[in-house]
Amino acid sequence: MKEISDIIPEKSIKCVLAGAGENVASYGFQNGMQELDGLARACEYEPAGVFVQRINRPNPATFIGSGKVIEIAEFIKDNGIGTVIFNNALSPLQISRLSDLLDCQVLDRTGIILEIFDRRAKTSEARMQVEYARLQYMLPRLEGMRKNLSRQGGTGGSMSNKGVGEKQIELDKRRIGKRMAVLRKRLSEVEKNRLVMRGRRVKNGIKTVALVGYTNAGKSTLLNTLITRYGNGDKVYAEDKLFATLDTTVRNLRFQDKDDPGKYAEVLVSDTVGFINDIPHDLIKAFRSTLEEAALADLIINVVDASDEHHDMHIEVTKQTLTEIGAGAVPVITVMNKCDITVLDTDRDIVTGEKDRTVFVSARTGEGIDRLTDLIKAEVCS
Ligand SMILES: Nc1nc2c(ncn2[C@@H]2O[C@H](COP(=O)(O)OP(=O)(O)OP(=O)(O)O)[C@@H](O)[C@H]2O)c(=O)[nH]1
Ligand SMILES: [Mg+2]
Repeated sequence: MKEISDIIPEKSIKCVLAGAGENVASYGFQNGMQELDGLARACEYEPAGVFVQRINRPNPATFIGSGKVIEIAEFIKDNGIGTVIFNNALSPLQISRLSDLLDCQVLDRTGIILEIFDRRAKTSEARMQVEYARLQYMLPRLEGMRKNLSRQGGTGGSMSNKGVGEKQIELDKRRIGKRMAVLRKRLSEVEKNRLVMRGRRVKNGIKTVALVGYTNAGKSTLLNTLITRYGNGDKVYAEDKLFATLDTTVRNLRFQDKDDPGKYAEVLVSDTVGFINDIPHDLIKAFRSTLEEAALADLIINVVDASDEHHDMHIEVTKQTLTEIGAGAVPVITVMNKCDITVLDTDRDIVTGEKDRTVFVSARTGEGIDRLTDLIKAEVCS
């Protein structure tokens, strides 16, 4: 029997990036395209060309204008490219029309993020969450995806017979619906388990700290630095690519009492999936129970890549996402990371209120980690 994953087409390595908007010279648009490049590379695509178009209103059928479609079609034909990735959110109809006209696989921003998540998720919970989000995304797009598949000589070849194709799509829809119901049930069981564990932690009085922040900010590296100093568990995976972490890791840290070395305070620190601008809503919904760890933490550490020129936007996106997952009321320490490679207007820690602190650190060199630790202790160990 054909698996649901078979409906997702195979991809080639080289790709083209495309984006359209009213103000293509704006900071936001440029940054979005730069991020799309990072997302494509995180999925092992190699962008071979970038196409940008200024539009007042998206074309309902193709998002970009017909001239641009022809331009891209020629480029990908000449260069043997099999995938075009759009930075815009495309409707199911637009994906279907564009994959017809361009005769290649078409992904939008949500599609590429889902691809990365699918490749990276390892624990059974994360795998189920990603599968759920993917199925939800696929449901209205089955037609376009079947076309992609049939174009590549896959099992969707029967699309030449329209009636059979439509019937097949109906069957796929039903099968996907059933699978989603199974996943919902299993995920709610995992969530119950999580609640039991959480209850135990609360009973034992162990405080929890959640590392959150924009993807690639250095959350996992910071956790590793803290593990080296105060923990004894295995290091976590950290790498210079978007969404290196997808599965939540929790590590136990022990802070020794300055006056009495025999005494120590214990905290649990969690590292989880990072945030990004325009993160697909379905993905946040699918990962809600994982992200809720942050909402229930005693302290949130918002890790920011201070060396990134867009760090203000990153802080804003993180704040918004935290509010969306119900973590708006948890105390936050903002950690401006990567200070070793940053020239900032200020390199002094900022305290603007009881619950609003910013610390400048380098998870790589260890600079500022003592000050951060003191703040963590003051917040959760008193
Ligand atoms: N120069 C410098 N690089 C750092 C520092 N902290 C992290 N990095 C680098 O930044 C990259 C991303 O680090 P990660 O720790 O994987 O970032 P993350 O926030 O966990 O990212 P995701 O899991 O992908 O969301 C890696 O190449 C790190 O070596 C730092 O203090 N200074
Ligand atoms: Mg990470």
